[in-house]
Amino acid sequence: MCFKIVFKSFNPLSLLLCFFYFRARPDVQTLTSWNASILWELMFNEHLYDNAHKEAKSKVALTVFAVGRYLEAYLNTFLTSAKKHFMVGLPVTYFVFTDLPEKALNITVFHQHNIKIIKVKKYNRWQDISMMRMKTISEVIDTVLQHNFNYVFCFDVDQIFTARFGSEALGESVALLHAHYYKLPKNRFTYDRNPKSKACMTEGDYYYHAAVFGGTCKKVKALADYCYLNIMEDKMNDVEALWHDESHLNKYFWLNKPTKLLSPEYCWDRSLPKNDILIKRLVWAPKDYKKLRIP
Ligand code: 2GW
Ligand code: MN
Repeated sequence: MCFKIVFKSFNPLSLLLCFFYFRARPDVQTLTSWNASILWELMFNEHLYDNAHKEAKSKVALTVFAVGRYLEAYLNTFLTSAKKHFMVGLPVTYFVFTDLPEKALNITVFHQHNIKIIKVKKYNRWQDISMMRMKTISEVIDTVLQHNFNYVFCFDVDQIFTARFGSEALGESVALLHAHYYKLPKNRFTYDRNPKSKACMTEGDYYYHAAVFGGTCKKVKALADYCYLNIMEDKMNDVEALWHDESHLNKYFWLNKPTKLLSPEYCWDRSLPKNDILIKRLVWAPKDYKKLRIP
């Protein structure tokens, strides 16, 4: 398996990856059947990635939505922790989407880094707050990001960075393995199985988590457009996918294979047993559903 990578792209980076593949993580899957790497701790040399991206002058945009109660509940911790751990050493611009721009400014004013606040409407249903992010992401890539950034990463706000989430995660089309499903057999994956929904799928590769995805502007726009169009088609047919935007994202990545996968080390739920997780780079923030979900 490994020799295949070396022959396909013979460069020091793949040799190094190959070396670590045998040495470092024999306990986990580090390559997909379509030869995309799955990133785990010990598999890569962070300095090589950082130097390559500094040389290439890679610029990164991060998008995050903090609508309604999620603004005060999560945004400050998200940004404070991102500043410490997300793509440190590369130019990063944060795009915060909120229905409460003045309140957001009170929070972001204490942060030194580059933050843009963009007002969005608050949908009444939380499912729409979540799903319609795809529409906004597509629009902002079109109008702003594609002209100024090489990569865009999109995050749920209810998460906290706890260790390096660095340039090794950059790639053309990047998906994240969901912490709850990466060890389960495929028949347990919670894909949408309703033939009436555009998100319906009967087979797949992995169960991806919509809390983190990224890639080049072009690829992320393609993903967002695909999800948004299918979400709207479902609405016309009066149906909603089981896990909303996440179901559509899983369908997209089944039909359009990601070029890089992030292990659950990149988005961990601390209530799970650690097993093969050597480092927690980003963790789920505690949720108080009673406070957050009831209007
Ligand atoms: C969402 C659900 C219930 C009540 C409120 C909200 C809500 C979400 C909100 O009031 N304001 C808001 O800004 N959001 C944004 O949507 C915020 O960025 C949040 O992180 C994101 C997704 O909602 P979340 O984090 O509560 O949903 P999870 O953690 O169950 O997320 C997974 O499933 C979702 C679909 O149901 C999405 O696919 C999400 O990307 C997944 O991680
Ligand atoms: Mn979330």
